[in-house]
Amino acid sequence: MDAAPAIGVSAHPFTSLEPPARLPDDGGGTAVPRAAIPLDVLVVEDEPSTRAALEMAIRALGHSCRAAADGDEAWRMLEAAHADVVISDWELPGLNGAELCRRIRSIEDGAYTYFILMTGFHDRAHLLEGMAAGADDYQKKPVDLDELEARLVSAARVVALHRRLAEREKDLRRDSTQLWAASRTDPLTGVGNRLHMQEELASAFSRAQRYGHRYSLAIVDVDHFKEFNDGFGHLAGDEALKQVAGALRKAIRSGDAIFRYGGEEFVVVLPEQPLADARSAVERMRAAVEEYAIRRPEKGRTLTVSAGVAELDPVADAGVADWIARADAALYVAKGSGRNRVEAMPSKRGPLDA
Ligand code: GH3
Ligand code: MG
Ligand code: MG
Ligand code: MG
Repeated sequence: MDAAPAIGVSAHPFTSLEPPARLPDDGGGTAVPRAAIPLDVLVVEDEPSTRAALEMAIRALGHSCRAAADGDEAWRMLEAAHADVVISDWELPGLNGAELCRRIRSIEDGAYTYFILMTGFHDRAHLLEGMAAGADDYQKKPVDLDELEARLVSAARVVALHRRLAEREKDLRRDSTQLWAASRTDPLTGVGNRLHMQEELASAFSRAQRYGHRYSLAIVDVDHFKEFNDGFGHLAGDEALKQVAGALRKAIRSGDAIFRYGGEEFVVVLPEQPLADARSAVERMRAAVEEYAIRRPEKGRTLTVSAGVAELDPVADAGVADWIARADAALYVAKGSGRNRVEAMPSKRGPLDA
């Protein structure tokens, strides 16, 4: 087997200006082996002819290649664009190869840079230091092209592995975000579910206690919904629930939040709204559902909702349950007074000052 030419020190029989063994051929002929994964390579070499020859050889192997004449220039080029592989001389003006490698490792967050350190005979002693700085491999100078090709094959394998890991991490992160959202969403109506509601109410409670923020909540219950199901069937009932949720959602202000409490009941949380304001807001929601005019079984009637409103009292309420219980009591009054109406229940201490 013929030895491939070497690049890199003047002592070697091949001059550094000699072209690499296999040049790219534009005609798509047989001469050029294409890399399994084309890599973005950065060559860092201060000796111009060695640099040019390496660049040519790397391109001939099917990779793209940039070149820098010193460590600082290399760093600037890496800041401008990531490189899959850096092949760097040890001895360089400014940053040396190991320092460059250490700097790359210190900022690496996403894509991995495979680092090959080139060492001439006189700086072979620095090899361990370079590997300790984070280099993946080393390449003796003068550079033998077959050896370089083999090193880039290993580099491609490691780069591919890192890319796959990064992809998988991205997928996992996306999946877990989606799962997190799904676990807090009611699948029928698309509004927050009870778990989400509990988290929001608990955090509202602690914000009210700590910072004095005010919160009201409303329990909104569909009137005579059993009769609707009996008249039209459960599927139509589901559709009606979606429409009620949609009407409520359209009627709330930004900053308010709506959740499905269970069955045909929704909870609306209204931040920074004292009881009287919240009651007016919920009255608008009630009217919005009525205007939606979802037909009810008896002729001439449409689906309506009743609601009970309560403001959180961070002093008298021992917890979220007391707050909900007051809204529930108000809802009970609304149902008892003929439905399709909104009632509010003040705190035990009476109305809280605005
Ligand atoms: P009220 O005005 O007193 O609230 O009367 P109501 O009939 O709405 O109350 P009740 O608690 O007697 O019945 C609630 C009905 O809501 C019964 C139940 O089948 C129905 N329901 C609860 N969840 C769903 C759901 O997800 N889909 C459908 N289609 N119906 C549901
Ligand atoms: Mg040098
Ligand atoms: Mg109910
Ligand atoms: Mg009901």
